[in-house]
Amino acid sequence: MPPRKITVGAAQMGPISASDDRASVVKRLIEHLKHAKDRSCDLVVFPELTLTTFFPRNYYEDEAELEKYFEPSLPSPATQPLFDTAVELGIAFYLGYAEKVEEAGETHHYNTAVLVDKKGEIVQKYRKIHLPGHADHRPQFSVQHLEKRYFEKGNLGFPVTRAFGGIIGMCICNDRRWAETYRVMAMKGAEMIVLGYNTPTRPFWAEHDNPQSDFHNHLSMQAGAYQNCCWVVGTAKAGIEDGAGLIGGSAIIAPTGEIVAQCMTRDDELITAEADLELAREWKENLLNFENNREIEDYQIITQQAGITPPE
Ligand code: CDV
Repeated sequence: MPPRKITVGAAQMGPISASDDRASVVKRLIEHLKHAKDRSCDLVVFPELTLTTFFPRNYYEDEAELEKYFEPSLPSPATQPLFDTAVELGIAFYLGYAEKVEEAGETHHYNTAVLVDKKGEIVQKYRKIHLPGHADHRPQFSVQHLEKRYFEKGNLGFPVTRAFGGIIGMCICNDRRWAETYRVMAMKGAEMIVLGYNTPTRPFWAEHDNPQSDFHNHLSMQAGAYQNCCWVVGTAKAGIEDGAGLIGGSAIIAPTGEIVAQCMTRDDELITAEADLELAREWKENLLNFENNREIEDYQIITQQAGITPPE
């Protein structure tokens, strides 16, 4: 089969302070798109919750203060220039943001990402399923992780969509640590999985940084790529945000599990790679071949229980 190549970019963002407005962030995203155009990108992947500081690290008493991090519409007046530039340059993009939405007369809050095609149309939306952290206030920790308080679990499953001549899947940050995330999308034919992340250098249960956090980031994405024969593009928001550290290490990973491009800074940095989606199809068909080799009768425990049942 002939190659099916797309040029993909991971547009890592350096820190965004709580005092930075949307316009200043969008300006940085547009700079990324311009560089991506110079490198002939078809698709650019931005981080999780791209438009603001990683606010779930803070406990907010004042609801109005929390609400200012959410987008009631997308595109919004502030993000319209990003959509316009992407159309002008002919680049598709993945964007993570905090979504506030009215559904069936109720207000909902999700940690969301959209896939926007080269015409500026949202072709796929994903709402984060694996929400890490805690819902209760834990003032004893300098860095909290309140995703379970501020967001509802996503209600759109793990979506894949036909785009750019292939099949693209979406997830967000903590999802990348769960084998099931990749498998579900691979079983829907995903040839490339795109994701954004905000990974604190200090775990929410500790008062010291995790020395393995960069290693675990790559380990989970490389394993997901190899075990499911798909490309994985993971993009960080990185650096010291208002005194709290976030890892970098944004990476483009081939279906072989190898990293083909990786960010070296914890700042705004674009990496790109030419990804042949045909490689994913070929490896899926030959190396693993789910249809011939998966033994589903022995996997039932995976969907029947969440926890662990050790022998008596
Ligand atoms: N934003 C995240 O989902 N962060 C988690 C941390 C809390 C472990 C992550 O998996 O990187």
